[in-house]
Amino acid sequence: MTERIVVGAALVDGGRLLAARRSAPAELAGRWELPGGKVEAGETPEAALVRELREELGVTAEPGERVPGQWPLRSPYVLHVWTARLLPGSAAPAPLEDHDDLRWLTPAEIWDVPWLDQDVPAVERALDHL
Ligand code: 9L3
Ligand code: MG
Repeated sequence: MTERIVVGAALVDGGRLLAARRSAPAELAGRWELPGGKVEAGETPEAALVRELREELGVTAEPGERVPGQWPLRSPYVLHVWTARLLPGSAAPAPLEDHDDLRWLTPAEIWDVPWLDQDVPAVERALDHL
């Protein structure tokens, strides 16, 4: 089966990384992730990232660079990560859809939250971009 890309955002502000705690589905609830979601048909990954951040967090963000690597999710999905930053005038992130808590983590705090297993290697790489 063809791989389907899920985009995750390493949203960075002032040297801190945004972590989002999932509220759904039940098997993922309480674990933390890089916010994002599935790339839709006809959509670029960067456009999907901007859309997902608007839908999930209510922010206006712009994608930066791809974080090297790709990480397997439940088949056929695979996680790709881009850095992102808030545009001037963006609202502050709020947990609007699939999350119930958000934290801006400094590098020293990055492992204070229980990340989804699949996100751990992606977060390790994202640290290089803080
Ligand atoms: N997923 C894992 N890590 C992430 C993201 C954004 C997504 N950083 C997994 C959770 C779901 C699937 O990918 O099983 C689709 O994500 P979503 O559309 O439910 O956010
Ligand atoms: Mg999502």
